[in-house]
Amino acid sequence: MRDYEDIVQKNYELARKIFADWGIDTEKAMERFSELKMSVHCWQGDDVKGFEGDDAASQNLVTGNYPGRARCGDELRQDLDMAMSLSPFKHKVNIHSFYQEGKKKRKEVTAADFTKWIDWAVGKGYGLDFNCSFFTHKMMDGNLSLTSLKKEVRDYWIEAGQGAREIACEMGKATGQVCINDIWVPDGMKDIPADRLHFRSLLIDALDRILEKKYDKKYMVDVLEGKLFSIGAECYTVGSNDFYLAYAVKKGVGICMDTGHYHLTESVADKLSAVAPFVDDILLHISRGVRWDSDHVVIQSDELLTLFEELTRGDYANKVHLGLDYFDASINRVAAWAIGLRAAAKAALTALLQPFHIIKEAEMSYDYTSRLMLTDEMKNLPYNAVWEYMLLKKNIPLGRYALERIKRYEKDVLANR
Ligand code: RNT
Ligand code: ZN
Repeated sequence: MRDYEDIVQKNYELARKIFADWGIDTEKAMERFSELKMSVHCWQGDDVKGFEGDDAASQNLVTGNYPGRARCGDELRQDLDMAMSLSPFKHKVNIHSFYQEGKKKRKEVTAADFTKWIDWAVGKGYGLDFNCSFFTHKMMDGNLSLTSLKKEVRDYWIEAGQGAREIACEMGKATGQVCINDIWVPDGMKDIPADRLHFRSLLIDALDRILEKKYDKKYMVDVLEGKLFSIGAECYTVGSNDFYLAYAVKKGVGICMDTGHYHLTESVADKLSAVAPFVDDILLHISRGVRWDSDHVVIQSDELLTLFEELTRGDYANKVHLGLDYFDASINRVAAWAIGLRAAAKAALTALLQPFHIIKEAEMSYDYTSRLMLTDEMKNLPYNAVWEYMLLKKNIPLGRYALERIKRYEKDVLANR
């Protein structure tokens, strides 16, 4: 390992000079990286089950039965700590209302039912993000919640949605970091609806009521997450992307873009500059769709890099909040988090190291030849040398040493569950 550290040091010294030749200051890029905060989705650790023991309405979208699933808050937090120790980001943790530890009815939960989460986050310096869980519950009307035809079902979920904002606000105050409250509902139809507008009218009414109370955006920010389709909602999703975008712009609410929630050829990187001028907040749910919204573990890919390129090149810093969203129960769950975190971090650092100014200059002088050639050439710069050096400096295991740590954790902790 010592030898390896020397190699990393030497590689970095060479890389630093190569980047300097392209007009890039690697130290500055690492400084900018250190400002980035990534929200880690807690639900990867327990297969989106929650702690209420009510599997009744579970959609069971998570496949696999790898041993070691976290069964309670303490286990989930322990696993999250482990995963985040392998990531160079600053972190937030994203939780759902059904991760309450107060044994309350879902619509009655308050911040007091998240005391352990909040104390843990405050102690470790993590921020928190929040979601009302509009699923896995006996008050679901099939997969309808806010748009059920039954008034008592709608009212139940409206109350739950209102309560979630209160909790999110408390989390923001306690952590001293803004808490993003995301609203996603699974409501939709397997087959062709007769009256599409009717359900959307119900959703408008429900959102109006949930979002009625004004909160200080210093503590809590609302975002709405649309979707293309789900299993059992192939023909119609009430909260489609168009619906939420139009609603958000009209009502001054934020938007959540999940990279798995569009047609596979659509690019969230392209959507950012189209949407950002018209909304104050965008939460990203970074996911990897394989053929469909499959929520595969995020890995290094062109799509991921393109997303971070856009985030780095545009002025989105005060607007865009980063988060992960995927789940895989067929591999070690801590590794699943770590793989996604490290892939996103590496994409972020790579984007910060790119000599964007050179291709921008070419573009401004209509020199599309240079733009294309340099765009392709800059793919070969020694990004990995800077990445390894940054990990070393932050005392985070490199490459396969991270896996060794996960394997040890699996043997010492996960295998005993
Ligand atoms: C579902 C949405 C949503 C969920 C979480 C559990 O398609 O992506 O973000 O993944 O709320
Ligand atoms: Zn999502």
